[in-house]
Amino acid sequence: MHMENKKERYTITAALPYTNGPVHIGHLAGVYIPADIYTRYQKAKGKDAIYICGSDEHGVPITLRAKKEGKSPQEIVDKYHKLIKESFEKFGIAFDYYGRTSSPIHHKTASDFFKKLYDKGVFIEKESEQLYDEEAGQFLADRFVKGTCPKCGYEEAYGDQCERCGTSLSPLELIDPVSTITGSKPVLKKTKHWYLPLDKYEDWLRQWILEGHKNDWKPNVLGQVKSWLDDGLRPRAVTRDLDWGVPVPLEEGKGKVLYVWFDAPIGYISNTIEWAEKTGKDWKPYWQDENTKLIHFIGKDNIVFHTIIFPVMLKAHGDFIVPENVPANEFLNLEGDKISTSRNWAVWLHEYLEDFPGKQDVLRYVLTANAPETKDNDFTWKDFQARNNNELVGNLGNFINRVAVLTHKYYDGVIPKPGEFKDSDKEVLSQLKKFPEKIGHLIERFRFREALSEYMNMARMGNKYLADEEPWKKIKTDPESVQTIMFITNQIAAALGILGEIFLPFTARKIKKIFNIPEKYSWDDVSQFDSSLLPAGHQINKPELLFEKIDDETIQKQIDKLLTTKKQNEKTMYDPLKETIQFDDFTKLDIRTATILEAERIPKAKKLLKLTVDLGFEKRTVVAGIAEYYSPEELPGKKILVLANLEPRKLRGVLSQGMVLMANTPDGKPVFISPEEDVPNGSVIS
Ligand code: B3M
Ligand code: ZN
Repeated sequence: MHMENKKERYTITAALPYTNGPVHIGHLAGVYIPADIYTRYQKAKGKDAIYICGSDEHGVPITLRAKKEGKSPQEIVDKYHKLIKESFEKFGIAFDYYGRTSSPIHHKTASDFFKKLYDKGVFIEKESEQLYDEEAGQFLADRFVKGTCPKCGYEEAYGDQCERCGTSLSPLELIDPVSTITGSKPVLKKTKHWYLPLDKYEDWLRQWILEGHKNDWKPNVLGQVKSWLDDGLRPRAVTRDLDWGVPVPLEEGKGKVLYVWFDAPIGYISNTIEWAEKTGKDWKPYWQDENTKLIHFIGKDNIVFHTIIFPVMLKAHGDFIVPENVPANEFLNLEGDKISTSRNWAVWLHEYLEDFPGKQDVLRYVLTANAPETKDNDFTWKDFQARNNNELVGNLGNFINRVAVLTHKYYDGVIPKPGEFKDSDKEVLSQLKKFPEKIGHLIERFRFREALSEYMNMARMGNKYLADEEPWKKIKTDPESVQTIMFITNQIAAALGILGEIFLPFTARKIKKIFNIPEKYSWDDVSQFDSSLLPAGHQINKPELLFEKIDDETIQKQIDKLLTTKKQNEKTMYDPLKETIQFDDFTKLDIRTATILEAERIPKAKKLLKLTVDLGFEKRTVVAGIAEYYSPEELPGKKILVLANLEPRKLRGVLSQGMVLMANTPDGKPVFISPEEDVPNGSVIS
């Protein structure tokens, strides 16, 4: 009896990119390529898998970008949504649906979600003091405020998260907060918000993640989750005093919107609903059937939102499944430096497409081979060139080309009938059949680099077989064995075409065309075929080059482009020159050499040190803002320069009689200036 096999179901999501700028190689390598490979693989295995993504069009980054470009937020999201969507399409990122969070269905879904939690009494309502920018007339949520991270000391942490240590923050936790709108110091002002009581779910999270998934989630993800849970979770506000976003669906919530990290992950659901409407499917099983596997692909800065906040939302709501896995990648750097949109330090996808037309698979290949799976990794143009020339041209392209050319040369493109298989022939065929499982096993564990490297091993095996068998010699001495060799190499080529679809879709399509591979073939056929994938007598098409060498000049152009960016960035790093002064102005400054005798902290002033300095003719007290960089013990004996005729000033109750001259290192550490040779204290600088 024929049994209907119920297909395993996968809902696969990739982080919704903010539409505040174009997408770059870091996005592709970290999230969209791995998720694409994973989905293509599950589909090739016959699973019912969907790949869902879309633009994240709310949140402060959009508003900030709009301010910067002098446009409305709507204009910004329209512009970048289009650009991002096109870039993904051109790179063969095969989303089943790519939506946007400004869509009416999303607004309704997010709104209903909030309402349901509200009606269930999940939220805590709280009126509290929040940071407020008086100049801008606005509350400072999320990225509208910057300051020092209380956890790691990073000075550029945002009001919702520190991008260095990944900790999720609230604006009030920042040390020395500043408004990113006006640069002014915020004041406190009362406002009411709704909070998700994350703390109530700690036990459940521990059980579900740290127990239930201790063996299948990536160590970087488990590590972050454990550290947050060990720190203890706090209720987190899910509404904001902003005007761009999904309005809070409550009478008392007028003028407020949902926090972007509340609405954005719901975007996965609303985009699935939109997909279902367009394709005539039912969306519910993809989000509500316990047997569905929900997989979120993200970057490491999004871990807290996908392992703690969104799962708590789903759990509190009650109708939804929680993720089966959250494979997060680390970051990709570019030529040794952190990729940065504001510093234009990136390889933008839309620019790559212009500079390297038709070479999408080369970038897909390099980014997968070098993916930041377990640690941050570096993209360099030299490595890009080497991998293209040695691996794609030298290995994969070379094998495919040789098989197609020789099949045409010897047999007019018709696959010959093999003779008796030798042991070595049998061995190659049996190895070939093992690849689908080997590769699949790695993909199921999110090890895409190794999976790709196994795929390339298949081509390597083919090249080695050709080199060992030397059909070009045997064609004269032993033509019958050449029939076997070419029969076997055609099977390897077919396998490369079929399995290659998940990694290098454009190349696989070409291989399929060259070898005239029937569409019906899928993943498991490569391990299960009886005598052949392509039978004797099968006609193949004309060879076509898969890859071409990339020369030094082309690569140098890209490197030069980055060097130009670097120079521009350095220029903006220097302070502009002050206005010209007369010699007399200079002679007014009385700068003297001195030695630090003593140093001590000033109570309640964490930045200041009180120094006693010897000016030769007298001893003085000078206050310096260096306590964060120097401990009092290391200073006595240091030779320094002091501006000695500066009017004395009281700092935190201490009278400072002069100023120590210092320069700053690039990361802001003040360093002393001292005479190169020993000169007596009190010598005049002129
Ligand atoms: N837009 C953050 C980011 O682009 C955010 C992801 C949302 S996933 C629901 O890094
Ligand atoms: Zn931090």
